[in-house]
Amino acid sequence: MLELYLINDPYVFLGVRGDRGRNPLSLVGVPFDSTNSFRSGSRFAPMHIRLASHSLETYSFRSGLSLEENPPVDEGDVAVVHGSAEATLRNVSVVAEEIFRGRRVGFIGGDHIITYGVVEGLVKALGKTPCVLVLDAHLDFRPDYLGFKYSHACVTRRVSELVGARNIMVLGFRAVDAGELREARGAGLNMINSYELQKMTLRETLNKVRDFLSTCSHAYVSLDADVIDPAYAPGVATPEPEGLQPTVVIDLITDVIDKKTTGFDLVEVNPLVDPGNVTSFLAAKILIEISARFLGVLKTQK
Ligand SMILES: [Mn+2]
Repeated sequence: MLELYLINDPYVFLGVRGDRGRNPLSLVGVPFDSTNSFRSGSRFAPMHIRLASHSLETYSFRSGLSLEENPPVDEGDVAVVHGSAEATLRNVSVVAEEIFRGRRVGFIGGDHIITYGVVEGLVKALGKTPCVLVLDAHLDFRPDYLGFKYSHACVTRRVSELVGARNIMVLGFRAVDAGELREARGAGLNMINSYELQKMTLRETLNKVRDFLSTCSHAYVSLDADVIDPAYAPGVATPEPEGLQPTVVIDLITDVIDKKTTGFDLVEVNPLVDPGNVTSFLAAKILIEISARFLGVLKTQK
């Protein structure tokens, strides 16, 4: 079944395919960007991020671990159907459900709507609903965008229909419509916006996030690269000023990951508008730090 929906990319993350017996984390690309409302091109992100990873070192100071001997397993890309979010999300969901049975998984987008397919597959694999932590410049809580339900601009709303708004926390957002903010509050979505977050210490933020995650048996993290300030991550589909610093975002995510974290995604990087490929390099670095953290957490679990 899986072979039907996964295809090889010309590049492999860190240049080595990885061994399932040596690293609990798999990476899967989802080169789909048909729902982008502003500037398309994130379909090229899985390839560019893999290529950027080839020039980065694999030692993580945060984890005190190197991925050189134990790289994550790059499973290739989901076969996407350009122009059809519904057909693509079906494939993403099938792949996610199968790989989540026994593996931790990181998905490389693609536009943000892919998260819906991933979480749908995760819920099926778990048989229960996880908590979802979202880092995003946008709230993405509109019921639809110009009449289209499966837009990247509605992904958090769609995911809330799978897991419940109270099981989602959105961090770092600063781009909302007044109506969607009202609906999000009414639905009980947990929120810390970019302005609040930048006045808090990392420890204060972590305490709030951990309180939230303590209510669930499983967790999933969705990282939209546009939560990071465009000064550091200009190569995104819909940049939004006044974002977070990369180190804060990586510290936050790696500190949150523990043995109940099932996986994550990194979406919305757009190599076609990325001067000097800086955003792809940053994305590759984020993947290295997250991968090392997963390796450390699951090693010490045994
Ligand atoms: Mn966004």
